[in-house]
Amino acid sequence: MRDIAPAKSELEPIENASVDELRSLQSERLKRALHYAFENSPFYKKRFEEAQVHPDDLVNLDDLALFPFTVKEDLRRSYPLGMLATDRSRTVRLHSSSGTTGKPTIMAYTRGDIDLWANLIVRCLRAAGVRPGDLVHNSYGYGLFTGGLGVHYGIERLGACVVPIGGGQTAKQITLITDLKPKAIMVTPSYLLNILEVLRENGHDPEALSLEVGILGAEPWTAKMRREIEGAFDMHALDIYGLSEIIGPGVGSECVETKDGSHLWEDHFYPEIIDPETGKVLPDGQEGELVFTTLTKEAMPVVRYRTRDITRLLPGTARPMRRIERVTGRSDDMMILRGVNVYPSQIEEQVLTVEGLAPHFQIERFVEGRMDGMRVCVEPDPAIGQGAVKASPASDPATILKRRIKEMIGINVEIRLGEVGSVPRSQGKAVRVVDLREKK
Ligand code: DLL
Repeated sequence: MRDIAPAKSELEPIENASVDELRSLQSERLKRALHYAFENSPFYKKRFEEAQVHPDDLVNLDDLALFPFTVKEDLRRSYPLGMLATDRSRTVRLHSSSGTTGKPTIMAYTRGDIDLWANLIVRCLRAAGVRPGDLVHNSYGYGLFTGGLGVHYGIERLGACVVPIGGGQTAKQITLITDLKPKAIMVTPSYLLNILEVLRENGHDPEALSLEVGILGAEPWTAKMRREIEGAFDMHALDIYGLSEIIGPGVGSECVETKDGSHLWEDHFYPEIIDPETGKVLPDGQEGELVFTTLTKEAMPVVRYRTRDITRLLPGTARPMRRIERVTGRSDDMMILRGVNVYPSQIEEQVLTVEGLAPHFQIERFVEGRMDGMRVCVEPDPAIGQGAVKASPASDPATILKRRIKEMIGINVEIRLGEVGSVPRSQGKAVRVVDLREKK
């Protein structure tokens, strides 16, 4: 892997600022943002009044804790455009969240919001070592999902060249990657694994491809997965984090020189970590739910939006902005099996430790009698082959996986070792959990 890290001189001034300078900018912007929300969004005017707070109550950044939270349900209830803080005629684009249940939530952007977004994607790309003139293969889905179009405009803004293929059409993705020789790929980690598998099936050597960096996000992935992807493609694999309610991809991203968690672009999105049970703000370093207040958004500002993502805030390294520890899952994805909390990413971590298994997996939840059960569906690594897998019980990957999950996570699960290809392949965000329990 080549060293592609940017020089300090290539960064924006705020990326080279001190933490004090950053805090003072945030403080000024936060005051303005609270006034803006109060004065322009009927939703926030009412919310603040109900909570008996006024934007003037914020003197220090910590005073933000006085203000009420915003939750996904607030956005749902205001469907479609009840959270707007500008006239609809000032918006130039709408997106929708990828939620599968209930009404979608609609996100709106002014020209200024789209500009901000493109500029932040430029920051993410630069942090990943992408430069003007480079070619970027964009496999994030286009359309209502913020992934495709969100990064698209940032790639153009940087002066790089985008291949806007979106998700799916795996054979065509491979043709274009092979022939156009992009330097970077932007894609969900699970879809990249799908592409990797098809590459190998067709006799390509992924290491020999032109790719030098993958900018991967939109779903949880583990450190083990990073090693697997970096090894297979001989490229840097970096995390990019974001969510539609805040702006989309590019709320933060990892720097290629440190690869130690996404730096949050907190000059635009002010982060807090709270105890998800009590709502109390937790000190940096403690694990809890990530909450954001947008500092510069126009069409749809949010104040203390609860992301449901569980992580911790860590001090900045390559940049003055704080980092988040890799998001292991949303509190909504957490499963409880006989009293033990489990995230799909913990299962992924174990699947990747077992030799002879492919990295694809899906979890099925079922009920047997009155007991909740969990089945982890996996398949053999095609390079090793179905036959070799069951040589002896001691080397049987299913037995090993079952034992490791018991030892490391503390739960008893069933393992189904299917045929190669039996686990559904991702085209974008992977569906990790299938609930087969009867809905009451
Ligand atoms: O997934 C935006 C995005 C697109 C981010 C492309 C990165 C790349 P939503 O569909 O609203 O937006 O889903 C947001 O996805 O709250 C997290 O739970 C999860 N997520 C996003 N990025 C990461 C990541 C986009 N890097 C939700 N690691 C978020 C773990 C992630 N989870």
